[in-house]
Amino acid sequence: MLLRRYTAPSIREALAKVRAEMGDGALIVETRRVRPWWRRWGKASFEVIAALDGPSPPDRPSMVAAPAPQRELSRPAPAGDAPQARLPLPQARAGEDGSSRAEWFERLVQRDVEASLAWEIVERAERVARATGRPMAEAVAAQVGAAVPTMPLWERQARPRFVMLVGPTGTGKTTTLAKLAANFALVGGWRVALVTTDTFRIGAIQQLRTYADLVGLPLWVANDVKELQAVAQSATHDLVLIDTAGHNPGDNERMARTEALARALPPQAVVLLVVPAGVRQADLRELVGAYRTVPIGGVVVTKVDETRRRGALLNAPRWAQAPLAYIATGQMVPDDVELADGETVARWLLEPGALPKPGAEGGARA
Ligand SMILES: Nc1nc2c(ncn2[C@@H]2O[C@H](COP(=O)(O)OP(=O)(O)O)[C@@H](O)[C@H]2O)c(=O)[nH]1
Ligand SMILES: [Mg+2]
Repeated sequence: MLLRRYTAPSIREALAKVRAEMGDGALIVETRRVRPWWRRWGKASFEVIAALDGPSPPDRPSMVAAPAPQRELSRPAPAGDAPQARLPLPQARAGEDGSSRAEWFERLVQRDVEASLAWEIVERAERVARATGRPMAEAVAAQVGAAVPTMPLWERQARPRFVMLVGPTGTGKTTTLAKLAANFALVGGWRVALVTTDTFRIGAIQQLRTYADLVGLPLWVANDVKELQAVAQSATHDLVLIDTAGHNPGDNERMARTEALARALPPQAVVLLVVPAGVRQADLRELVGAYRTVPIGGVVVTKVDETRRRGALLNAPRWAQAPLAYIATGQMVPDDVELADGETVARWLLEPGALPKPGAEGGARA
């Protein structure tokens, strides 16, 4: 067993390094942000630890790293705690901490992770745990983190960047938009503008105007595709956040409008699909499927604070075939939003503690 550590400005680049040096057979043991920033700006670097079965390639010295110190899943890793020592690992069996593959599979499925994905995760985790002697809990957390594709950081110089939020009614689009606006503007120092295309509901514009006024940001209203294009052409801001009206995913007319608005944006725009964590797996699959005509570039999972079954964190990006961008964790603007990275997803998904027995909650989930 050979373990190697790769650092790069993005997970994607780190994984490319892994593939280039270790080939497709490499197992991802752990991925994490070296600087635990949760905001989508500034330079952060990512670390991937990869393992390969068998002896090391002859052209390189063996670099067997010590297992990372065990961390509590509920707390972000302190910056720069990467273990530097390299030493041979004891050969330990998976399940020594009393958790078998079947048990972990059941736990993930209970947390609403799609069964086939849950199986892939525990299988890979077990191989890593066996090979490295790491506890299964740690190996599962790492594989959960590796199972969710995340987005590259938004660079400020690629301006203006347009980000549009779409999704069903009440999923938290406007609230998430306000959180992002406040963080980028007040903490990041970006020049942010808001646009709303939600001219359907009485009070929708006022809701966003309240946030815009609080943070001191311009708010434009675009009634249709033409007006949105005009706004996009004249905007010189670092970030233009565009809100849309939620609608029933089965409403074809409204979906066509959402699609037209999304396609009216310049090529560098990102459309984020906003879905709540508490929705049933079958409903989520249907919902994500309903947006297949909209060019979804990323997913935001909201209301993870309202459920313990947070499989949507993995399922939604998988079904939307788009990376996870943000996780919304409560109603508070601007605090309750976290940048989605593998470690954060694993922390929310695997939050310790037993879940209520299936059925005990009745039909409480929306
Ligand atoms: N618990 C919880 N509530 C949220 C979250 N995000 C939004 N909400 C609430 O969900 C409701 C609908 O939010 P809103 O942003 O208006 O949804 P929209 O219709 O998609 O724009 C509001 O009461 C929000 O405070 C979240 O992450 N957690
Ligand atoms: Mg709204």
